[in-house]
Amino acid sequence: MKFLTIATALLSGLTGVVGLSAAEWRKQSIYQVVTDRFARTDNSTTASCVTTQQVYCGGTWRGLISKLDYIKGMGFTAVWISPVVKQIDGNSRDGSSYHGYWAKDIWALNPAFGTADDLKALSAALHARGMYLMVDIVTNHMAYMGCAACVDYGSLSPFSSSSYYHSPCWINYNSQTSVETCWQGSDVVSLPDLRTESAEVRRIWNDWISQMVSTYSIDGLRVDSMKHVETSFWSGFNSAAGVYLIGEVFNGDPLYVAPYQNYMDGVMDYPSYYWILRAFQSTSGSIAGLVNGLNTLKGAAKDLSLYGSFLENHDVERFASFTNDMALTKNAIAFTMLKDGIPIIYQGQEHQYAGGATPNNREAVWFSGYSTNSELYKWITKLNQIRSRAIADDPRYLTYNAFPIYSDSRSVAVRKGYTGSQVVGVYTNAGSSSSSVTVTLSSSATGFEANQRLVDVMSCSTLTADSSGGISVTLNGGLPRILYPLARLSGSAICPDLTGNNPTTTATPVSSSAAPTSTSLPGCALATADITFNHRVTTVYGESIKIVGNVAALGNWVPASGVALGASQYTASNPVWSGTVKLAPGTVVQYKFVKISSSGAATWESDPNRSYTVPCAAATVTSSWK
Ligand SMILES: [Ca+2]
Repeated sequence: MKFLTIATALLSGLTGVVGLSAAEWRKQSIYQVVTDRFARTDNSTTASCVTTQQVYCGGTWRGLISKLDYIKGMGFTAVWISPVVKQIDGNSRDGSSYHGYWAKDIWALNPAFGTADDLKALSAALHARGMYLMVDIVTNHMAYMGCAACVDYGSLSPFSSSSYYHSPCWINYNSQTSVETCWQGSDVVSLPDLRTESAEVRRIWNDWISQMVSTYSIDGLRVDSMKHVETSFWSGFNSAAGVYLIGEVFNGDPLYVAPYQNYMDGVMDYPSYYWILRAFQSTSGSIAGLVNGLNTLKGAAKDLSLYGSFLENHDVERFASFTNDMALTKNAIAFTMLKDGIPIIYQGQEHQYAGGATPNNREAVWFSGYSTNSELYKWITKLNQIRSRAIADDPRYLTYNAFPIYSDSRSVAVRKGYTGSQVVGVYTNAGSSSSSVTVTLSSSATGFEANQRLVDVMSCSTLTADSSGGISVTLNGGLPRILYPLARLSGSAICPDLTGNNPTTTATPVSSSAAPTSTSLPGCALATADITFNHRVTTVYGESIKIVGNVAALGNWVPASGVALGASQYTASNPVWSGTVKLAPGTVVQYKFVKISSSGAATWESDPNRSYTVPCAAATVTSSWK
């Protein structure tokens, strides 16, 4: 590997599977594997693994290969594995390097996980199943077992002298400069912080990732410690990788996390993680915090469809460590998988593993016997099924921004998808011992039509909208209900007893090619739909915001004829301008926001134009100035 020539790298790049682009990752569903704790080569389901000991338990790439059908059976299309490079040896008060985040030599593989041929075989086995490989990487630091002042730099490769590293200092999290240039870790295990701003360090990393991706046919990368590396590092690295990258920005503030998407395809959705956790971890959780949070994030995010949506990972407490209530757990998992972003389920969630903070959250999955009959294995399978179905029916499902259409103190309803193939989820934190909870949703909120037949795909029960398109949804035992048009499920594997033999309905697939440009939407009785635009843009006193576009209702590109937005919701921390426009369903509207100065001068947003297909229902579009 170390001596691979560029010519060989190019050749293997040509003959291997080409990595997956961001656009292609959007529709994937990811299962996160901590390699050491997932499956062993000997397929043991009893091998000892005590999480508190923090030592290697014997999981391997070969073991993982033997269990890919177990993962695929849940509907996952991609697997994210632990970092693969050679690690520091030994054990300390903070444990060993079984997790893979303590690199010693980036040009060698971790022999505990297998050989180069094993890793290639894993990649090939995934691709043979139509699945994809995501590999975890760390560019911020190397590792040394010992104090920061006593690091033997010569033991690290290829960054083998102190000149490659920042001088030791502990991070002051109130300073971004300190976050980027000081050291993570401790004097038990030091994490020497690389001078990622240096051209030489960047050249080595770019060369490395290019060769790794081509040699092992890697389809995507999860990037550890993204916020600890200066943002200017990523452009060159991303180009060298040539695949989708998703960054770990471990922070719950959407306004801190969102800008990182200017430097990487996607980021882990830590903000939503905290809101979902706080909403569903108990029967007194905060639904309002979740609703407000989602709306804030939607305004701040560049492209939520490329975020990673998760409820658990190897760095946070498992959900079941907060509550063992199965109903709350099912709500939280469903909410995570059906909101915006690429769903990520962490190994063991399907067995309701309950480990708390690290290292307790890294239980060996083999103790489950890889049962496919567990309640959450089946629950997750169904959620992947309905998400896949919605994407197949209308690929625009992926980029449609989900939004809360209803909420009260303990329930929330979320819509995602255009009218005709929209998924409407109704969730509650009432808990499994609660009496029934009923939520009434209007047609303008859900987009459902008069007398439309719907299926709760989780319980396989049907509901019918009333003569106005409204629905009354009753949640029993604290379980969520996930509604989808019955007609769309005809012939699918979802609730086959209801949908497999239904002569009164015919699925009419939405074209996946160009969006409709006509001003009539088949089956839509509305002449116009009220579309509310919430636009986040900071203005100074005297400035105002207009929306201007290619239809008469938006001024035919003439700012003076555009629609002035109002600032009644505007605050310094949430500078939102809003307005509602009546637009014809089915129309593809091209538009921009325009800032009007106190003297009347117009400043347009940058290209390209924004595009929006008007649905057959009132809707809200959230955006930020560009
Ligand atoms: Ca750093």
